[in-house]
Amino acid sequence: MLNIYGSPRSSSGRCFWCLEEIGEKYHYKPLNFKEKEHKSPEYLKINPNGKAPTLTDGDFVIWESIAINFYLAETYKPELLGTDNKQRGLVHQWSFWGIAELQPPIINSFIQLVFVPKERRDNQVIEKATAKIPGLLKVLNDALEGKNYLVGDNFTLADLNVASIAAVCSEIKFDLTAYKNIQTWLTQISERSAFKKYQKLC
Ligand SMILES: N[C@@H](CCC(=O)N[C@@H](CS)C(=O)NCC(=O)O)C(=O)O
Repeated sequence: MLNIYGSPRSSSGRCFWCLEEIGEKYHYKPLNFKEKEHKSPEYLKINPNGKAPTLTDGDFVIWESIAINFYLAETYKPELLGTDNKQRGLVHQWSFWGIAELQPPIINSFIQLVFVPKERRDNQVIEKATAKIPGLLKVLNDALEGKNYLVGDNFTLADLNVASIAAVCSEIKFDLTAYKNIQTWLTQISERSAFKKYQKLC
């Protein structure tokens, strides 16, 4: 049985979405952050970082959201990894790009704008992060020119992992009007039944 620890409304969200895409039954194990359940001795045994998400599959334990999604796809729905090694390489490329390049500025802005009270916000952090976002979105927008999906002709884990980050632009009120391909891609992906099921959990 699959167990997922974390909250759909956090970076664990992409794992809930992936679980819905693979269509396997799973148990949702919420962690109460206010009660520091993520730092409890029991939880630290399965994730010594004291962070969410963590997935267990029987005796097997894995953490780091992108690694969890690759494990789920490889084990339960390999077509999410593309049709050959080249596509698989590109699915990795976009997933690493998402987590290493696109996520830091978007999440840094998100933390300041959503979690830090206005009077304590660090505007330099927001300005520095916001300045990096357009160049990154241009890379993504250009890659989507004339295409429905990032890799090949079908939805893959590349779309899921990158869209889970790009979608945060609306929460930080970053205007995507200049990035038509990204807008179309996000709208189309949000019509997926697995995405809708995941959204209902949020
Ligand atoms: N790189 C990790 C990031 C995990 C992470 O930072 N999770 C946050 C929730 S969004 C967390 O558990 N924070 C608690 C803490 O840092 O104490 C992943 O993608 O899984």
